[in-house]
Amino acid sequence: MSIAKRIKRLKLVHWLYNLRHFKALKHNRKAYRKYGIHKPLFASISSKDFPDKTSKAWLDLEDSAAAAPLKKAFSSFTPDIQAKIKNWSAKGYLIIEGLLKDDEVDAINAEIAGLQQSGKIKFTNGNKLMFANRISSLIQSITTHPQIKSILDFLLNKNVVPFQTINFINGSEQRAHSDSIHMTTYPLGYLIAAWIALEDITPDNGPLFYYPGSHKLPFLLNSDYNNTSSLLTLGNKKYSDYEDVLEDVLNENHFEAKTFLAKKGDVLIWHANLVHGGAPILNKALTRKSMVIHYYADDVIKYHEITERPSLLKEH
Ligand SMILES: O=C(O)CCC(=O)C(=O)O
Repeated sequence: MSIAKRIKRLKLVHWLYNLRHFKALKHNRKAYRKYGIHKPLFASISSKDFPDKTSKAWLDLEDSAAAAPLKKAFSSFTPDIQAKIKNWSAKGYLIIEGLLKDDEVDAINAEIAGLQQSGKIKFTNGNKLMFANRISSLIQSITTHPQIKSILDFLLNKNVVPFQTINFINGSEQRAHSDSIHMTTYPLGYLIAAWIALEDITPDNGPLFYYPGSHKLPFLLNSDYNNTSSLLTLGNKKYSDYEDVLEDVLNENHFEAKTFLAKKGDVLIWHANLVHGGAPILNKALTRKSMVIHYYADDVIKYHEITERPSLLKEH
């Protein structure tokens, strides 16, 4: 293991980083109190600190087909959206065609191109343009798009807050994963994402893929791939170890992937535990412009299971 990797395994390094960003950890304070977590906000936190590993989101405890229409806010949605919400518990995702208009999408693409040209945003973690919402009021305004937000708030029955945006120019080719290992909540089930096609997506440009119904699988967390931490060090498993275990689970359960062959402006909303990724790019000359927004419910504990780091979230 390289020296850099060894250093990253030391929890002390993370605690110091967290202390430097203490203000952005305050969002967890109320929830720590509520769920009886007696740790400083800058300390490491993981599923080891919590008593249970199942979702507590209302549409995981109840079936949206029966429960959703009983809520007053349900009547504010169109019949088309109502039907999609009713399928949420069974499928773990929903698709809204043409949610963003062409000119809105064109404005996003122009904004991202401008941010890239001016050097304000650069690729990190492979080919990701992260957190454009922090530097662009236009991208920030998309994260609070009233139609998207009203659906997400309804699905979680809580106020959701955007945690991050990721823009892609090309497909991610990311292996299958669940966001709950990256953006974990306690109680579980309180992360939700909206993926927006910023151009037409074809089988050739590396579409998003997802496994309908996979959100009902047990949440796969550190202990499920032996990524065991100690008081002072993080677990020593590689991320690919997590991906391998998840792939085995999908195969054992005979899940079948679907690809999202979206039209520009279509939006796919997925559940915290829906397994998804980026399909291979068959034609490397093609772009696959898209933007994903990950949201947390605002009153839960929010953290990164693998590195046991509490999420950094600006005051809202
Ligand atoms: O857009 C993709 O190809 C994958 C995105 C993804 O996995 C995510 O945002 O969690």
